[in-house]
Amino acid sequence: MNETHYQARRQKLLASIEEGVAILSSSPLKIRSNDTEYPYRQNSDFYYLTGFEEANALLVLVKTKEIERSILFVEPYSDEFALWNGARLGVEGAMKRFEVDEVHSILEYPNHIKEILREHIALYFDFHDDSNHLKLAQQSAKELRESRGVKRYIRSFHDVTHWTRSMRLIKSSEEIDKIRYAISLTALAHHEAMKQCQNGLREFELQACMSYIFLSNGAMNEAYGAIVAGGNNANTLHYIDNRDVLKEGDLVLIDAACEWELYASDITRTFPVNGKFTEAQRAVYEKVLDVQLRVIEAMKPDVKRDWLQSYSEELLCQALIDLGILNGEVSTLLEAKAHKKYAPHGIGHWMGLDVHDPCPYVDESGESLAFMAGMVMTIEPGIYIKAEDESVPLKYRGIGIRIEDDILITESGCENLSSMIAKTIEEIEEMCKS
Ligand SMILES: [Mn+2]
Repeated sequence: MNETHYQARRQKLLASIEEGVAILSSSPLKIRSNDTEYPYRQNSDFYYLTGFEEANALLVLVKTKEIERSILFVEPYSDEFALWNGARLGVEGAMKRFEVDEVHSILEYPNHIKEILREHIALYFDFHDDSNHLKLAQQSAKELRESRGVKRYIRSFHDVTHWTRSMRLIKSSEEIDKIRYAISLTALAHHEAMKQCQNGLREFELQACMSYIFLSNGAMNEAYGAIVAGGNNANTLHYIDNRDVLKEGDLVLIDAACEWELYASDITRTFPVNGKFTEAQRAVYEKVLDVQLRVIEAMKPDVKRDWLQSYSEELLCQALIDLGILNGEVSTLLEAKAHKKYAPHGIGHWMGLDVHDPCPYVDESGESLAFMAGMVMTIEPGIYIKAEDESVPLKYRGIGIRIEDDILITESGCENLSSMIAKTIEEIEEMCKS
């Protein structure tokens, strides 16, 4: 993605807000322990508007009736920092690279911010931003309001992420390419896990063979903490211990995927540890797969996400009846939320710069959003039957299955971006054999 993409996004944001000043911060560095830090990950909204990956930076957008300006504040270049950590872009480097109107050192921000805010009536910021930079802006706004002779001052606050995240809903072809690339590496990793899997391995050994594929292909980060859950561990939805032994006759559920240039993928596959589904596993697997395929089939522009959710719950409820896990009428069971015991989570979520992209699910009037071409949503039905659940036929106890793909809405319907990953029983058993 080149600089004009980010510039176009800033212009679009400026065009959609009223007069005022918008402040967006980079992510802070986070201490892991003592003086070591977690690997740095830029704030997605900030990155979306700048493409800038360094910490301790700010984007300030200014809009009046006459002018629109983008101002970037960055850490200055320092020889000392370059010696220990590598060179920062610095003010001159950032001015050359980014198509913003001004770049200043972050050290000068306190001097600039009061001037920038003068005569403005609205401040746009991320309500979750608890940086000192933002606190200073709010303090400056307060001081301006109390100064003599100031006629126009900040009198309203707006959540800037309302606009950035609405923009992030529709992915450009460049963004989709990055998602596709992340998925292509994730596909390799899932296939490798299927090939390597055998009785007696530890869950983390499968995780390690996937991480090796990500890293050795240059995907420096995973999009979220990997779940490698053998047998009944799959019934803990966010199981991340990944330390148990994989046992003969069990399934293993793997929900793991990498990030490529900050764009996520999010894939789950469930397969037999020994490469061969038992009859009971096959029965549940086929039901979950059937639900997933039917839900994907229904995705196209103008379909509402809420409808898709209810539709998937109906299908899952019917599947649970067919398996003999629930008894009764679909409508009565749905009303009583009986299916939630075995299918507790939603059918899917937006995906993009964040694995759970925080884009809106409702429109301005509070109605469920209708799909539009360029949106990306995961579809991940699951059925989870705890080992100790005596209300369920014995053969099903301890089975937990989720199947998750990443779906792009297109003009005419949808495209499963992860359709190359083994998913049918035949494909999985074949992959496990190789
Ligand atoms: Mn997911």
